[in-house]
Amino acid sequence: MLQIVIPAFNEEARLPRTLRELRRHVVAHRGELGRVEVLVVDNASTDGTAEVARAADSTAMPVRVVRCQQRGKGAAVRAGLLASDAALVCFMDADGATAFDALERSWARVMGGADVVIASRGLAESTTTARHCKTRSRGAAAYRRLAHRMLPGISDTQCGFKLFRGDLVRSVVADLRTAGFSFDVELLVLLQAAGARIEELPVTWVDVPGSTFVPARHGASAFAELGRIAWRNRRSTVSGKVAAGLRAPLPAPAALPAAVVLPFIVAATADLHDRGRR
Ligand SMILES: Nc1nc2c(ncn2[C@@H]2O[C@H](COP(=O)(O)OP(=O)(O)O)[C@@H](O)[C@H]2O)c(=O)[nH]1
Ligand SMILES: [Mg+2]
Repeated sequence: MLQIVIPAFNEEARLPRTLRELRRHVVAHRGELGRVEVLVVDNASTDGTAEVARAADSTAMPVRVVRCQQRGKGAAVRAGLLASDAALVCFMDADGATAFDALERSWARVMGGADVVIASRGLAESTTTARHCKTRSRGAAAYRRLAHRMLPGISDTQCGFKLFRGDLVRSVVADLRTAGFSFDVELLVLLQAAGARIEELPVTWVDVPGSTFVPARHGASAFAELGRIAWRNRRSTVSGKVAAGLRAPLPAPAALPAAVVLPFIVAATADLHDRGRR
């Protein structure tokens, strides 16, 4: 069975269409996908998200609602993955921005030996229609460069579709500490450390209006989270001697503005990158 986790914060407007089109796709590809169940993680929504999710429940594609009171996309995806029990598990955004054929295409990659398949907008064969404002595009480019230092070889960590071998992802996701939008990076770092074979899949991605990501509100904390992930990763991998020297109290990146945090992240990730090359 394949379980699809959909993190949802106040998604009563975008979720019904996604679930309708997803069911149509699942029914049409039943032969390739087998039984599919959807776990909508209602992330402390104040609108009718849970109701529209329940209304989409059907025998062709059962939809279950999982509650997560801790806000943040990372917390919601973590709760959904922990509630899963299928051999294959994926997550996707409530807006259905990544074309659904990613499901059977990533399934085929797993059959070919991949443990984790991540949708990517950064490959030559990817097709994207972006309507992001200039500020978000510039921020995203800087973010990609920093994330790339921790995950060399991965061009797009943030696309909202990823598929995993169920047992593998459940064995690492309890350790996920990033509650916000940078959780993808930490999850991939954890999976990489667990020895997972991670493959990027070129996808068709259309920017759907109504994004819950607000650069002014979420941008700085996404960078700060990235800094904390880099720092934790650095401390877990550097030699004991160096690590002992680093145990001095550190500034808490979340409490600092992005301008202050950025040089710190660059330094931490540059170190990881250099060690990766050696
Ligand atoms: N902003 C936000 N999104 C959340 C939260 N919890 C779950 N999500 C979901 O995370 C996904 C983010 O996708 P989207 O809003 O399209 O952002 P974008 O595609 O990065 O612009 C959606 O399915 C949201 O409903 C939360 O606490 N805040
Ligand atoms: Mg989106």
